[in-house]
Amino acid sequence: MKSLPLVALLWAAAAHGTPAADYQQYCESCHGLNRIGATGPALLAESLGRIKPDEVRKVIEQGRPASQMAGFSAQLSAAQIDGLASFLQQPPATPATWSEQNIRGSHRLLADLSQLPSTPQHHADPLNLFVVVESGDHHIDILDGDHFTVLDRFASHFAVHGGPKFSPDGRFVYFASRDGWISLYDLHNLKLIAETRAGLNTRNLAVSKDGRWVLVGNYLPGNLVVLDARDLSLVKTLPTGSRVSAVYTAPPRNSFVVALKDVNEVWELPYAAAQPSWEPRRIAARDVLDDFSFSPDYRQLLATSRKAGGGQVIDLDSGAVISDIPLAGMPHLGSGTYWRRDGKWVFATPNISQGHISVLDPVTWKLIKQIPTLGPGFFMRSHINSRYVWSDVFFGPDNDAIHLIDKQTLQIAHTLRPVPGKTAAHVEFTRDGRYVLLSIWATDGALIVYDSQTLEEIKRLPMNKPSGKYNVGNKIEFAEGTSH
Ligand code: DHE
Repeated sequence: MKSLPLVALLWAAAAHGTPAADYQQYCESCHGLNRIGATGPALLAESLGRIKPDEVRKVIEQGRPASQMAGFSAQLSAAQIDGLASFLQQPPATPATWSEQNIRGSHRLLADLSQLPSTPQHHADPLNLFVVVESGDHHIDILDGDHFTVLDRFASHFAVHGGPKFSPDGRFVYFASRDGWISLYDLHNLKLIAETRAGLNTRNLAVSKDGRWVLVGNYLPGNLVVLDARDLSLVKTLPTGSRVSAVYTAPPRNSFVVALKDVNEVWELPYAAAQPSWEPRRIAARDVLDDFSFSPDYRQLLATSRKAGGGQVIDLDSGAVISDIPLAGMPHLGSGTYWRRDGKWVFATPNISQGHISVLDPVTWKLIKQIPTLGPGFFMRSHINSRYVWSDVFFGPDNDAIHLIDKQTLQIAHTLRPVPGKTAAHVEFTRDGRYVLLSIWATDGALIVYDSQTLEEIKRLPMNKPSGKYNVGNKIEFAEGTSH
């Protein structure tokens, strides 16, 4: 028998009976050495930050229904479970790292693209497909947007977050999971093509306008990762010296724009060259940026910092901060939306800490109207052919309500309560704007399809906590009213 090195024996002796030893004995086989995840999700403090400590304890004790996570109340005492729950909130003894070598080692090709037909192998309109994230059991549905039938359903990595992003022709879709896994799926052949783990804790991804590059923004390690969009192979990592709040593509600028969470800078990475240098243009901001959106021409960036409150407008050409935005609470600019009112653009944003929608003039950045709602909201959506902007009430006792705001009068025209007592959130329109799809955000939830004019319910598909849904045509055209 091979003997263990002395240091390992000493560690094992010291760790015996400790939460670290319990982790090794009961958790490591699924959640990985150093808690970075394996078949189960990563259990780093960054990964668990969104889960309340009591919930962590409950999951260890009782497991998670309909998942591989079993309950450990029979094997572990209450004190051991408490110890494990607090151990998981601490950073690991050896800081978790994810190098270029790790990224390369994680890369998997799941299908040979050169052997697959390059035309749709289904009968649905490829530009009216929907990609739906079922966050309850970590699955993705591909939906025919004319008949609202499911063409494919497959398991995603743990906790896909942020909007999946599309290749410019709409054939490929890219997903980012909070655990850092990036997946590439072919909507013509309904097949997963490749996956790579780009980090240990990821914010989101962006795809370049020309479809050649995928940029991933990470919290852990604090960096940017450039992948080849054809197969997700690693091109380059760029350390940022900061966690990355979010990355976006700015199509008219031929660049990626990056918000940083720990330093007062915005980065712009031009990608028009045949071989981009990936040298960032660093733009000074007045504060760290948590959340941002662009003006319709992508010349200006409006951004908020959750620490400071309010926001700032940065001119991306000159790099100057040109205005403050008069917004209280926590506006969720990333979910804000534009439309035309009396021939002029307006911008509206929900607020995740206060019950109102703020409507701004995107030329003067003055507040046009604050629309009181039944509670703080998360997502807003509209369509050029819709009279209304749909805005959810995500938080509080009225989270089952959804407001339809008249785009011209700026009044709430209707408040729907699709399933009383269950959160109604996040909508997306069909490509022509005729129908709108809404999530009932519950494990026994549903996707409800409404006629966007008559507001009549057309169809209801049972789903497990459906979160975001994304229409291929609206997304690749960067259509008015949808997220980018
Ligand atoms: Fe999100 C998009 C940040 C919590 C569901 N969320 C985004 C984006 C950012 C962001 C920067 C835009 C990325 C993109 O689309 O490429 N989200 C944050 C946060 O900072 C916050 C508040 C805390 C966090 O821990 O990250 C947060 N988000 C949540 C949730 O709790 C939600 C409701 C459930 C979940 O899945 O985690 C959630 N976020 C979403 C969804 C989108 C999103 C569904 C895509 C919106 C779209 O329509 O494009």
